[in-house]
Amino acid sequence: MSRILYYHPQSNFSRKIRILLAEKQIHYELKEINLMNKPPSFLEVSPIGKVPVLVDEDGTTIWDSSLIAEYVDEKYPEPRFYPADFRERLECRKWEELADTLGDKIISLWILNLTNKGNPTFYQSMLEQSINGLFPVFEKQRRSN
Ligand SMILES: N[C@@H](CCC(=O)N[C@@H](CS)C(=O)NCC(=O)O)C(=O)O
Repeated sequence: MSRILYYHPQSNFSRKIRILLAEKQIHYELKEINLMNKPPSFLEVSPIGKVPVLVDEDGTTIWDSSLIAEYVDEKYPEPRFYPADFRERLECRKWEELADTLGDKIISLWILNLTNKGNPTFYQSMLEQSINGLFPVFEKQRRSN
C-alpha cells in the first residue's frame, strides 16, 4: 500500500505537512481534494472532511495537521522536527497552534472578504482585530530567536 496525503494546493495545513515530509525525505502520493465537492471516498477516510489527511503505508489514517506532524515525527524521527526536551516541545507546539490559528483566521477573513465584498460584517471586524493582535506576538517571538 502506498502512503497517501489528501490535500488541497491552497491549504496552509496541507503545506505544513508537505514541508515536514519533504524535510524528512518521506515519499508519498498526493491526492488533491475538491473541497467544494468532496468525493465520498475522501469522506470515508476523513469524517471531519478536512485536509490534510495522511494514510500511511500500513493503513494508519490520521487527520489534523498537528496530529499528523506528531505521528510522522515519532514514527520517522530522522531528522527530528519537535525538540526532544518536553518543555521545549511544549513551547514548539504552542507556537504551532498559534500559527495554525493565525492561518485559519486569515483564510476565513480572505473568504469572507471575497464573498461579502464592500459589506463588512461584525465577524469580519472581529477576525481583523484578532489577526492584528496576533502579528505583534509573532514579531516579538521572531525577534527573541
Ligand atoms: N485543524 C485542522 C484544520 C484543517 C483545515 O481547516 N483544513 C481546511 C483547508 S486549509 C479544510 O479542509 N477545509 C474544508 C472544510 O472545512 O470543509 C488541521 O490542522 O489539519
